[in-house]
Amino acid sequence: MAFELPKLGYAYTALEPQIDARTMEIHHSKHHNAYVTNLNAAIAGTDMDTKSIEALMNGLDMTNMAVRNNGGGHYNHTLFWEVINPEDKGVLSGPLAAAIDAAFGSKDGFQEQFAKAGATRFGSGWAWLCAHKGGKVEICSTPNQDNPLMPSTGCGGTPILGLDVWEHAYYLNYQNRRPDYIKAFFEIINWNVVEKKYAAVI
Ligand code: MN3
Repeated sequence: MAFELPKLGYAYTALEPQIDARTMEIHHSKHHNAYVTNLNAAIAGTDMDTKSIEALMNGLDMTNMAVRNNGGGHYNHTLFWEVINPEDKGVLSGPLAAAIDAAFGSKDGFQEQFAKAGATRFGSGWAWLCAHKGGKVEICSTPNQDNPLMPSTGCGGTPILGLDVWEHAYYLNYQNRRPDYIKAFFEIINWNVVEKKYAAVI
């Protein structure tokens, strides 16, 4: 079964001014679309083509660079579009807020550590907030299109929030100012979506 580029469910303009429409359009319709196309080509005719994207990531042979890069690209971007959905964003509250306070002291403490994970990722990659069964949360970062579901990334748990820090995610609007893009990201997180993901893991 071939993977498909997911529909955003909102307009490319919907995240302005934090993320400009042109960046959203290129990022979704070109970059993400290419990961889907290349992933489908890489798994066609193999025993991988019946698996869910999560199962593909969990059981990944990390030497299979086509599936690692493009499967990761598909999984990561799908999560990213969901956690910045501008509809019904909510606020950080409930059990997730308590877990974030327990791990990082406060929402500000979380933002500080998450921003650091994104800002210090050399080159291209992602910053993650992951949840563990039992409720603990942790922050980590991965290079390129790797993600915490893959084996041996040094990141544990299930991603409930992800931030793309590849230059293609911000360069048109922010140029080299990655920290400003990360700051803007905190204004557009859909906490309702992240809380639902958290509840599904713990
Ligand atoms: Mn990207």
